Amino acid sequence: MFLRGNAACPGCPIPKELDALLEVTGKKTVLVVPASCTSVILGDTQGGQPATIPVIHSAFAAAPAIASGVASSLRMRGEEDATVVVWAGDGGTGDIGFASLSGAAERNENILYVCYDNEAYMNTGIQRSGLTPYGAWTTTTPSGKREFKKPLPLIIAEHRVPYVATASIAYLNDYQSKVRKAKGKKGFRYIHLLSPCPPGWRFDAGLTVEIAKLAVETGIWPLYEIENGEFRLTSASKVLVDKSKRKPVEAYLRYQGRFSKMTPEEVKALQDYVDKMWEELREMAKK
Ligand SMILES: Cc1ncc(C[n+]2csc(CCOP(=O)(O)OP(=O)(O)O)c2C)c(N)n1
Ligand code: SF4
Repeated sequence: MFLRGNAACPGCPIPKELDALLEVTGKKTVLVVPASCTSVILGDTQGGQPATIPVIHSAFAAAPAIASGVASSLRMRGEEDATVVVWAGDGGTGDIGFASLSGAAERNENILYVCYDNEAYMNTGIQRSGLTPYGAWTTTTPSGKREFKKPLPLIIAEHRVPYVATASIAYLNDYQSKVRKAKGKKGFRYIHLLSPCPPGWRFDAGLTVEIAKLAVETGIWPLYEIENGEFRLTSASKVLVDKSKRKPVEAYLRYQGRFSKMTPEEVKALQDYVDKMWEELREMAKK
């Protein structure tokens, strides 16, 4: 469904992430992709189209609305077994496409929305997004971002949709089982996938999976799912409510040039933020 030979950078996780998704959703998948690195990866490169399933390239802000229309027309044709997937970056999801995303969630449209979060507008040259983390260098935050990351999966969960999950390329089974669960449900489903980007995060292209793993092990990227309102930590994150089991965030920051200018005080501020987030996750897990 997703052929070899595409325009992704070396070490880019997107081709593997898409492959893993399509392995689960199967041939009857329609992808809606707003302007992003994926538009280039799934574009007509080297004289070929790297996907063998229908792909709709959409305007930046419109993907959830287009997917809603596709889902409605498939329902009218009686093709309810197809999976309509929006595959969008963090800029398209959390900033520019947020209004139509929130609208589709509120209407409980029958679509699976996947945000692959490389934490900046990568396709246009590494500009800051609402999901860029605190302290990170981007071309528009040359001395490090001052605001913290927008908690998007939790914001979507507040729309009371049937399924919300976070995932990581380093935990492929966990990711694919969440896609499987989402595929088996009707209504609005949302998966948020942390996607390390070697040129944008300034790390060696061979370290993508290692960085994705460290994000989970340090607790900066918790793996969880919220199914019909019920919160559950999953996979390697299950034990991390115990702070002593979490590696210090510094272990995650040190391999990435985008954090190299952070002062010790800023590293501590980020560590405090992660610790506080885990206090909140602990409370959610208790309910
Ligand atoms: C309305 C609008 N504004 C800006 C652009 C230019 N643009 C194309 S891709 C892109 C960056 C997309 O960032 P993100 O959604 O995070 O995906 P990534 O490139 O990181 O994969 C931008 C700003 C556009 N196509 N349309
Ligand atoms: S810039 Fe980053 S996300 Fe975009 S194709 Fe390259 S590695 Fe992938």
